Amino acid sequence: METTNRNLEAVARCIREAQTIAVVSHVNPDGDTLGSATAMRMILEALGKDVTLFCDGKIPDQLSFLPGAELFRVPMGDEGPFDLMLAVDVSDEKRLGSAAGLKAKSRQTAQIDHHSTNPQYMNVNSVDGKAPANCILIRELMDILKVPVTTYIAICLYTGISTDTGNFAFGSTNAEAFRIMSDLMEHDLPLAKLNRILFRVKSREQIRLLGKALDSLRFCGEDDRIAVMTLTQKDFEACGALSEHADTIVNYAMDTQHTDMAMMARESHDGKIKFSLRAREPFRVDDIAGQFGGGGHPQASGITMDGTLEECLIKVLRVMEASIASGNQ
Ligand SMILES: [Mn+2]
Repeated sequence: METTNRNLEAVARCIREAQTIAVVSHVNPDGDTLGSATAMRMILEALGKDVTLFCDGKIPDQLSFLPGAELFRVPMGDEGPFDLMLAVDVSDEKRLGSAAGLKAKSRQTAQIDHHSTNPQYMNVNSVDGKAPANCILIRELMDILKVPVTTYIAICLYTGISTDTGNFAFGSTNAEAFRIMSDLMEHDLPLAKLNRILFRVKSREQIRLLGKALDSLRFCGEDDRIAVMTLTQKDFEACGALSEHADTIVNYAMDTQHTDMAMMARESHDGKIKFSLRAREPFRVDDIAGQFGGGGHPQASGITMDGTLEECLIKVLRVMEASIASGNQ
């Protein structure tokens, strides 16, 4: 196991020397950054520290079950001073959002993160790009600080580890994740209940919208290897759904057997047409999105266009077909 760059002893030293501690999650918070921060609050309070949780953004409803989720504050500029500012799962300084201002008001600054691109923007940096979730590092820190796992802490750590590994399905999932899970299970982790909240429950509007999208599913291109879904503004209205409810529906199209690329094209409330594109490796869609002024990752990209749904769809579809025909890779 590669732990040499974790440097968690140094973070533990900062914690021991501090009394008032600001723990910071990243903007657009996810399960890992919020699980890390809410676990850290209980760990630090077990050591008798005064903890304030910060996040420049709304805590998603789906994660409001995390113990202490209601304690997060949006930094307004009038807080502090603090003995220590500790960022968790924040890959670069920009993702601190308005919490970046806390740096100047903290005697010491430290971070725990697992993004290999992290530019080490704090005084003390514990960054392990190989860890599949930041909560893995928090669990190791607990051993150094000699704070025992409780059921509440287990709930936070499980949330981070399960969400960042795609429910233990991504290639990054490793033996250490399962070793830690085994230990969390020993502490009465309510696995089935949390799994349902994190990975299965959807709003009625979302499920209705999914039905419309599945109805629209068709297969195009040579050998029908491109899966296409569409949603009109009428569909959204009929379901009482919001644009964001369509965000991950394209994955259903992508999961269809014999599909190399998938797209979801939808009419946005601002009159534009939005595309979510997906590709199965070695195919890629970031260059296709780029041709229409969009962008993203090789296997997941997006485009916003002007025009009618059908005309935009045909334009993007033609480029996708050509891309698959040319071997794309
Ligand atoms: Mn993370």
